Amino acid sequence: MIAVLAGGVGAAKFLRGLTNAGLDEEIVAIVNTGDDWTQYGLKICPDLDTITYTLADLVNPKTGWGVRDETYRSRETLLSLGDDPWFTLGDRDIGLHMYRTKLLAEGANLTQVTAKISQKLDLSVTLLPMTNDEVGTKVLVQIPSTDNEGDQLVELDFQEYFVRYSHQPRVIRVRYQGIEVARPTMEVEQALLNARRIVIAPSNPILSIGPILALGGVGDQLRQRAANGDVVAISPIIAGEAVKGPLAQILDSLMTQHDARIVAELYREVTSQFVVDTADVALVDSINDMGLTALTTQTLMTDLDSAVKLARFAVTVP
Ligand code: FO1
Ligand code: CA
Repeated sequence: MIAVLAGGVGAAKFLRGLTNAGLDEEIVAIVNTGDDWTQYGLKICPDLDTITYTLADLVNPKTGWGVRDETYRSRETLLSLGDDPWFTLGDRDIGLHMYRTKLLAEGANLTQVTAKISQKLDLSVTLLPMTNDEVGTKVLVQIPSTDNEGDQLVELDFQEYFVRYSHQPRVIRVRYQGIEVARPTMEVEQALLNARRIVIAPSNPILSIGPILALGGVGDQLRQRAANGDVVAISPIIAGEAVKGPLAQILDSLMTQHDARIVAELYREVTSQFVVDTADVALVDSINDMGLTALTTQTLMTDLDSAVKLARFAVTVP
């Protein structure tokens, strides 16, 4: 069995590659739920959704999230009522959130609901939310004032920061609300124990992988597996640029540099190998000096073929 620590779009592409790599092994994805939130009373799980739609071949190829051939009639209603629907939910997408919200209200936990959806959509990956408890990623940002009263510090829900403010404000701090009391599920602990190999997908280390690693016990489990050489992480940064999303900006705000080395530094204890793009071959020595084994290959997943190649590379390195 292969276990993959996963965030959104980058992880979804990687998992699609892994399921098409011709391996005769179970694939389990441990998925971030820190981005989850409730909108219009509906429980939305963006990372689980993105992976689900990608693996079910339903994803909107233009955005990398949401459903393709989508309609937005319910959004038109909201607009006509004078609402400000800055978080775009398409009609087909809403159906999934309604179903999830209903089952949760009936008493199922998120792991059970996710299993049910995965089964109906015939996914070939076992999707495990990292926890059944509530964890909310909160982003403290600096909003420049229009007058001369000084900048304002505001703490936003992740989706407000990411979507409503288009990840433009300067990030001062990220915290995972509820992480101290949240527990990884039994299924997650078992997967981390039994996996032949654990892959940290090319996702945002602070926003997507950070919450998973911060869950009680998960970091320790990974440190043990990494000490045995069983963990490989893939850099989400190529030549100093984030492949997608606000990672480079965030690392710029929170740290002094934003090339792949800073991600290697963050994962120093929880991985044994660290894969960088061939464009970053110059970083190999300094990553090896951190006590990691640096590996290079093409990491940009532009199509299924490149995703399959990256996935094969990640699970077959010695
Ligand atoms: N991302 C956006 O940039 N704008 C949206 O309006 C938006 C809506 C949305 C609805 C459901 C869903 O599952 C995901 C959605 N996303 C949207 C994507 C998502 O919020 C982000 O890409 C991730 O959270 C960042 O990894
Ligand atoms: Ca995400």
